[in-house]
Amino acid sequence: MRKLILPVIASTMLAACAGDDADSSDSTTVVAPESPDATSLEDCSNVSLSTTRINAAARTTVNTELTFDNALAVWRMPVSTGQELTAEMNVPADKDYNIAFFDGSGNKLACADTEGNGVDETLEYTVASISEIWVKVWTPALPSRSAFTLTMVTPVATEITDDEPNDTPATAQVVSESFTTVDGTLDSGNSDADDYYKYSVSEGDVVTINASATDDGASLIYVALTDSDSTVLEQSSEPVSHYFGENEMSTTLTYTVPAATTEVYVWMAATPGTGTYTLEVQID
Ligand SMILES: [Ca+2]
Ligand SMILES: [Ca+2]
Ligand SMILES: [Ca+2]
Repeated sequence: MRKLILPVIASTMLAACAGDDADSSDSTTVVAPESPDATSLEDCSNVSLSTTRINAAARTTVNTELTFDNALAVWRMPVSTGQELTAEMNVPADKDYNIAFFDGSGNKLACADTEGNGVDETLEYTVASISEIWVKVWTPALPSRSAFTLTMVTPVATEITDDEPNDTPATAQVVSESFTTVDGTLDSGNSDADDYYKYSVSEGDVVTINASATDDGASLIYVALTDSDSTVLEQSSEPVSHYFGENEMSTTLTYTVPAATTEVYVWMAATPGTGTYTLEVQID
């Protein structure tokens, strides 16, 4: 009986191999490398990131200098909505490296593939609704030992403090930096029901507010962008504000500054009770 079975298995395997060969030669002439020493002919029009590489990517953080000398590298790093990223890559003289950003599903977010050995690449991207980003760097050149250097640059917020009294627009804390973070407290029983932070702006600026309640949210903190009369500003007829609650402990608000507006106020409120918050404000 064995003599009869074996030829059946062999012919089945042969058919499977022939099918694979036909698929790979028919689909595309560009073959993505599966080993770090392989080369890639991808460019921005067809670069991809496989699930295998998404899972295998090395973890790092923004503002860290990365150095690598192989033909392919993939990193993943935490990011936040609204964050501005700029990849700054120094390319060695004998290679042509390219760079692309992906989300965790393998969707391409941004890409740069300027041609030429030794030509540096930069790539800018503003993070939209993801908490982690994948960065792929590759070269079509033959591998050598020359390394690229890459830093994912992002602006760093200046830490400010919650300086009382700052309880009205008239006594608002004047903030001169355009990107700040503050860990603040509110206590309506102790003459600190409100904190106002005043920022200078000009037409066309985009104000991005990331605010989080850092306690249990029981005292209901409110965040809003207002004018000097505490009137909440509107974006597309919607108020630029957020009420924190049990399931809405953080928010991102954006506002594009119209003509004739030179200052805005970020208003944090507790009603009533005590609360703690983290507030990040960026003006571009
Ligand atoms: Ca390039
Ligand atoms: Ca306060
Ligand atoms: Ca206050």
